[in-house]
Amino acid sequence: MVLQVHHMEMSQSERILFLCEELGIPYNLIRHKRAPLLAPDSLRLPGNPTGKAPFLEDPDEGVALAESGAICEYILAKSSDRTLSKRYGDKGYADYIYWFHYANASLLPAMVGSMFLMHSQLPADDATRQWAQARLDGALKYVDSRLESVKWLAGEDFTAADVMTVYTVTTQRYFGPNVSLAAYPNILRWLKDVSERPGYRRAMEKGDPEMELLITADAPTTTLLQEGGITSGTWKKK
Ligand SMILES: N[C@@H](CCC(=O)N[C@@H](CS)C(=O)NCC(=O)O)C(=O)O
Repeated sequence: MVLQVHHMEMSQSERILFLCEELGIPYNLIRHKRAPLLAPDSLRLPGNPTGKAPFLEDPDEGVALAESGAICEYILAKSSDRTLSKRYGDKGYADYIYWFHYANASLLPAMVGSMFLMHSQLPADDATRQWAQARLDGALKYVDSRLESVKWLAGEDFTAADVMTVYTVTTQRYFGPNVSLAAYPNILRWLKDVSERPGYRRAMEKGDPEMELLITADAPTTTLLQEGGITSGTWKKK
């Protein structure tokens, strides 16, 4: 039986679809609707105690797994295709694991911290908000400077490090903070390259067919938290 990929619309689980499409492996996609912002009860499945997305089942192995990074590593380890990952001894291995983990250990937390503070009642000049903003600006500037010198995050090859990172500078922006990418030309160049990949296009079309992809500089004018969730429709293709 093929991998069962649980995807919640407009969420980090787009990474798993993206990886599967890039690898060209068969999988069964199970889509879950936000309710209307948080995860629905349909994601509370055996082996997924937090009820969040992504969630993977590999019935042949009796495996149930959450956490995008762990799921990506599992799929990469299971696949015979080695082109999207690097192993110890490969050129660029350290860069690969560094950027693979930077995605969820540093970049996403910077974005999410700033998102929560933006929706707090704190004034814009509050020291905590400014701290969070500086942390986010620093992280984005760092990714941008990396992409000035290399085509893909791990170097010259597109890898799972790119797969892990795209969500934070695209779909996550619908949730806030209202970040423009205008100051980050290299991230924009990289996003254009990502968006031209058939694997990315297919993944987004299967997972979130109604969503306008946030691959340009423009910051969303509102957030899904302010609009009360996905029922608002502000995120839909025009
Ligand atoms: N670190 C986890 C985060 C999982 C996570 O928080 N997923 C979000 C989607 S972006 C979720 O399920 N949110 C719904 C909720 O918290 O109820 C991962 O990378 O998989």
